[in-house]
Amino acid sequence: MPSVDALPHPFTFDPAETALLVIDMQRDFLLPGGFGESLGNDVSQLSRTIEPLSALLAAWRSYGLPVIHTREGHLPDLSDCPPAKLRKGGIGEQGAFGRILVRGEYGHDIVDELAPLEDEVVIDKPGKGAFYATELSEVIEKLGAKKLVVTGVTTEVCVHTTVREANDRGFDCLVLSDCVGSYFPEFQRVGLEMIAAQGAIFGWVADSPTLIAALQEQK
Ligand code: TIU
Repeated sequence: MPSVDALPHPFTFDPAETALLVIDMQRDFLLPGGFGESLGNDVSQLSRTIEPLSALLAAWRSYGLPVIHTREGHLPDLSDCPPAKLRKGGIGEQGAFGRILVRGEYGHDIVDELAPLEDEVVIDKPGKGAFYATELSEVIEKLGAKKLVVTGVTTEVCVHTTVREANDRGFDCLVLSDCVGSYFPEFQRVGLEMIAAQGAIFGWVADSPTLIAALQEQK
């Protein structure tokens, strides 16, 4: 069984029972001119994840292993957007890439480099966590996955919320440091530390080349 050199200790996994989760790699969060940048954020902190994630996807897919993508967003009538989230502004307003975080809009979709394949699941989620108000639990059960490799943006928001939700549901999560990004370098560092602290309180942390090497070794 592959073992990845990770923090706080090696992460062992059966590839046949592990799914790769790619969280919210959407144009509105990642591209210059998008929603994220319009809030004053440095999107380069996020876009640096695209290249390693693209390489990981190629490797993961070459073994025929399952990939699950998520997108944060809402129905065009915003009926699934909690009032508190709506009151903060932005959601549903016209942005550079269409209505912000509204399903079907250009900015809501995943960046070209990481486009899902036909047979890969895409989960549309209204919240930060990928389990809340989605079919993710059923999808994971159907795949027979027991562990998750977690990537995407942002580290301390949707990645953290999802890893915490997954941990409470009994899934061990390996978070890949070079494939998750925060607009804030400090949150990136502390966010990763929080996951692996206290003997993997929420999960494990490694980088993608280490995971890819572990996959290659087990061949
Ligand atoms: N996907 C995700 O993390 N949604 C956010 O709103 N993140 C922020 O950091 N704002």
